[in-house]
Amino acid sequence: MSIKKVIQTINKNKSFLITSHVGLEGDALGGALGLAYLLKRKKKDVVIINEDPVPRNYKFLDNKALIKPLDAKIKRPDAAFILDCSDFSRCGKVANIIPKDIPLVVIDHHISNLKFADINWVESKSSSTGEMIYKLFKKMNVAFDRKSALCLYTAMLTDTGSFRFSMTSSYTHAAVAELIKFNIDANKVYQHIYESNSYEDMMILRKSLNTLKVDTKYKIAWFKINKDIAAPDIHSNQSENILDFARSIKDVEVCFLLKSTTDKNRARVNLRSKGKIDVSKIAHFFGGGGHKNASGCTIRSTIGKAEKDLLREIKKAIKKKIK
Ligand SMILES: [Mn+2]
Repeated sequence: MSIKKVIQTINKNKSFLITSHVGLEGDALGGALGLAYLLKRKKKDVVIINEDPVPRNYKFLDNKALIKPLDAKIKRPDAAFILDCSDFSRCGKVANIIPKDIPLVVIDHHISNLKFADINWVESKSSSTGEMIYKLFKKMNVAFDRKSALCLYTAMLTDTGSFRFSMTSSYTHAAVAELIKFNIDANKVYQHIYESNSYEDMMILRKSLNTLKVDTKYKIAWFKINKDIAAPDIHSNQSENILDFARSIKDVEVCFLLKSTTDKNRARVNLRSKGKIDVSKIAHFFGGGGHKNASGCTIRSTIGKAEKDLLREIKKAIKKKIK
């Protein structure tokens, strides 16, 4: 069991670097903070470094003593943790600051994980990285406090789409039932994350909704967001908001969001499935990865060509499964 190896690595070493993926969101940030609080309780030195700063709607979790910028001067760590990343490149520029000769530990729940580290603890049935860190607290007999409960609660809340995606299990709910006792105001957390949109966000949403297309024959719905709508990109929370509208359409099986990037020959894609189609396979075809019901990739072509290529691959997958 790799969780044992994770615990051994924690016990054997003194100082740790924790990182996660670009496009930082609730699970990546909440999981990293949860692990950092666990390590602190074990009297270890720990620093969290991500390529992206803490997103605006997750500022309520921020901890400046633990989270340092990419260019911070840090002591050489004994070991590094990479959370919520299916492959090494997902941690972006942080890959350059991790010493090559220290143990690398992956903690992740993506089915597409490439197991690229020295120790790979991958549980694709876990709802979130946060849920795995919760499990680590239990295994190591470390007590929760308000801070650790709040970040793990947030991680589980966001990666389960507020406890509705298919990996939400009785274990997830039991974990949340325990964490919420630490004076966590579910309504307040929800407001921070999902009800703090700016007027500008709403204008982007309005324009994005205008791009909605639906293929009723193949049960696909999608949005195409070029740089006229949002330049160069929209934040991950906004992507979720928009995708939720496509998901909510009756009978739609697969939906996706196509976004332009600063490079006109690169388009970013977020894919979602209601369960019948494994969209991680479609993302994988284009060099990406993720989960059965939620995945992403970057397609190296113009946004128009990416749209055509994606539709072709999705239709192939739907023909096989449903037709
Ligand atoms: Mn995750």
